[in-house]
Amino acid sequence: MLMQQTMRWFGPNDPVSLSDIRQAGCSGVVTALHHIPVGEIWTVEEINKRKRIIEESGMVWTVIESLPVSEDIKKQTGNYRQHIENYKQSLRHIAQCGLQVVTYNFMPILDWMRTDIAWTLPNGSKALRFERSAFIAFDVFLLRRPGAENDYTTAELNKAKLRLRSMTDEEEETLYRNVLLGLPGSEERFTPEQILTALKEYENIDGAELKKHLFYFLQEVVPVAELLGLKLAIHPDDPPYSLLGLPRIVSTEQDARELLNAVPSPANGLCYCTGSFGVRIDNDLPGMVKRLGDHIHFIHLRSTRRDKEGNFVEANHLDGDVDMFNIVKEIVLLMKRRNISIPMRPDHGHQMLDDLQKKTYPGYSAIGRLKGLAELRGLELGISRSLETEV
Ligand code: DNO
Repeated sequence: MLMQQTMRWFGPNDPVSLSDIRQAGCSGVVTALHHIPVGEIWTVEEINKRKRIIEESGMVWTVIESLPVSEDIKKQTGNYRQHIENYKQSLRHIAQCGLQVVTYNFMPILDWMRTDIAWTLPNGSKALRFERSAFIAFDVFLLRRPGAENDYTTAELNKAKLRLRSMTDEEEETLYRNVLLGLPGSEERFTPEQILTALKEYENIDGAELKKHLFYFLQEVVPVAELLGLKLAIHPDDPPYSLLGLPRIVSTEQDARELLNAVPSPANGLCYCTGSFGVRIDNDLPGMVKRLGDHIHFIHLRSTRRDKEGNFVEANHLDGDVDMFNIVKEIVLLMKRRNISIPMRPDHGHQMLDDLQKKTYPGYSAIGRLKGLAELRGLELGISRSLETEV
């Protein structure tokens, strides 16, 4: 039994078509109703409309990524109770339409974050990258977040100052855009003033408090999801540490364990994203599959390469610091033990070949993901067959 192969599709405006995704070898897609404002109810009609479009292409809607959690819910302010009720109602509608897996995240304000979305690799293709000095330069000198300098060492601040000096106006502009306008799938976009206001609202919310808010949310929605036969899959923080002074609470195995233990249920699960967890050297990725595997409802496979400066670049799916061989081996064993096929997607890919000439969503161009998927599929088949012959 192999993983269910899918790709993310951003809906009818995505330059990568459903037909492209099908030709890449996918049986399903992962998508969301990005046009519905965060906090509002997904109606049966809207869900079914999207579902029909996907099914007409010969595939299925395998996973919802994401049903976003509003900032009010994360902060427990304003309309959060209503938003939680709306979330439950969306879950009911999702179940009514026959969908089963729902991904979400609990990252305050910002979703995933990179400083560079077109880092040229030695072979000419382009990758996403997080450069620590550029990020610090943004935080301290461009955004001028109050108190930001206290989060970094003097050496880091000096380096960031030099980095800023080396930037052209255009590079500064690009950095702003990358950080504040959000990468594909992020539902929020900010001006510098707006982000400073949004950050201020988290002043009194530290990691412990944010965890309380997450657990409260889970206590409310998990029983509903369980009753409906749905699986919730929380996506880890990307990158898996605090940014702009904000708490991040789904970065380690311990974090995952705590949120699972807070509301034990088959509906309370994880989106196991190797590209996110893998940025931390202290996360044992194959071990996490072994130990948390019963709670994994969705898998993102991707690799990164760290350096000692705290930067990381998105690597080829089978290279980098992520031990993809042992991870996939653990997944194969896990699926055998649970007797299920878990949905996965190759998470991101390099911009390469014809895609270099096209306007693509950063990380979500067709050819790089197709390459990643092809490699992962081969790896999985090889492992799976060799395990069969061993027994
Ligand atoms: C980035 C994605 C994330 C993810 C959300 C899930 O490429 O993995 O945007 O979809 O965090 O809610």
